[in-house]
Amino acid sequence: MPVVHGVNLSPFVRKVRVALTEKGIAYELKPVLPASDEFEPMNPLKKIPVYEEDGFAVPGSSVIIAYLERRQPNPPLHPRDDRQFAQALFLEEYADTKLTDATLPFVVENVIKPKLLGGAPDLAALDTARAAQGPVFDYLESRLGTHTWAGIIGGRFSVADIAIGCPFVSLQQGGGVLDAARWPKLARYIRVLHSRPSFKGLIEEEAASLRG
Ligand SMILES: N[C@@H](CCC(=O)N[C@@H](CS)C(=O)NCC(=O)O)C(=O)O
Repeated sequence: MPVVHGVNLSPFVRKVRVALTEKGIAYELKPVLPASDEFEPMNPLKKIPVYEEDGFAVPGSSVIIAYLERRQPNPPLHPRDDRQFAQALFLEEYADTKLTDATLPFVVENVIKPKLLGGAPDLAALDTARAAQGPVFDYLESRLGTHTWAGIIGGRFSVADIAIGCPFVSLQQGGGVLDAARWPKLARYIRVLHSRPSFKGLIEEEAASLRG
């Protein structure tokens, strides 16, 4: 059975797990902490996730999902239309960078450091993330139309939705709030995304692991 190396609170690990669930591919999650030397042969960047299939290691969430798309094309996560494909990949990149910068510190500073690592939260990092949210959430709000709740690209679920949905789980786990009055479309879109079985199952599993 394929293995996902990583820990469940990582939004990038979550991305791959949602994609695997959407494609109906069974896998095992093997906990590994990033940045460890023993992990380096599998990923010279020493980052999680790594996907391993019969001893073949694929590092990086976007690379893994592109690989899965070739291995098991249905249901598709990359839009078939060339321009929608480009748009989806750009939103994936945007979510993995700008959106992650604006959300991930909430779970790192409010949960992982104090509860799991026994450290104090870096309040400046939280302020920086909070300040980054306005333009990022405005941009995502502007990309949503009235019929795109099920998929930000053409109303069809794709890798862009997985990539955007995952950092918002981290925001919520860390006590951050998405203001539905200021970003009504985005708030509704995230609610719909997180109610998909692929997201819902992981959100519940991660909440249970945080409760201990
Ligand atoms: N672009 C990578 C990013 C992965 C990433 O940054 N993972 C974090 C955990 S959430 C990590 O391993 N950080 C360890 C480090 O930066 O040394 C992907 O999409 O997989």
